[in-house]
Amino acid sequence: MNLEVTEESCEKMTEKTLLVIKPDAVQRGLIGEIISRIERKGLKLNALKMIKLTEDDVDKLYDIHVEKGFYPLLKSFILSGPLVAISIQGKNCVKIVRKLAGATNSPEAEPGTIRGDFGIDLTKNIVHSSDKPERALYELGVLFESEDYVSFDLINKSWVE
Ligand code: FUP
Repeated sequence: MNLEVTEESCEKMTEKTLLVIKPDAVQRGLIGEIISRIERKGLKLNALKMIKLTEDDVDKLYDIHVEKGFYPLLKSFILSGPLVAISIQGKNCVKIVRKLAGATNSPEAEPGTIRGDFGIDLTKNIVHSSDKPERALYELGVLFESEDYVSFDLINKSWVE
């Protein structure tokens, strides 16, 4: 067994999460504001793209909700315009990005969070972020190919970890 810790193996071990800037936030001009919050927190973006999802993509991304009563509304909202998908990498990034996003139901989200500052609705709730590291890997796999990722070090790395 090779136990050597290389730069490449560290990269693979570092936690990743998916952040989706949903169609409402794209249309409202909030892309920069949301990305800025992630960057200012000290997290690293390692893949980013604007896309219009297919029906199949949405069913895969929300596979755990497809049977639920609210799913048709959620699906038509996600299909209503382009969204921005971002892969974020860094220690504890799943938990941190969930905290930055705030409660799922925007009216319950605390001021200072993304949904608390910009959202008033449950379905049109500005962003999606993965809720567990293993779920993040699944969701990232739905939206990104391996060649979409960029491997690099942020020069501020030693100041934020
Ligand atoms: P989250 O983990 O924050 O993505 O929230 P959930 O998995 O509970 O819900 C997924 C998405 O479904 C949320 F973005 C909001 C939406 N939703 C509705 O539109 N109606 C509902 O009744 C519940 C959730």
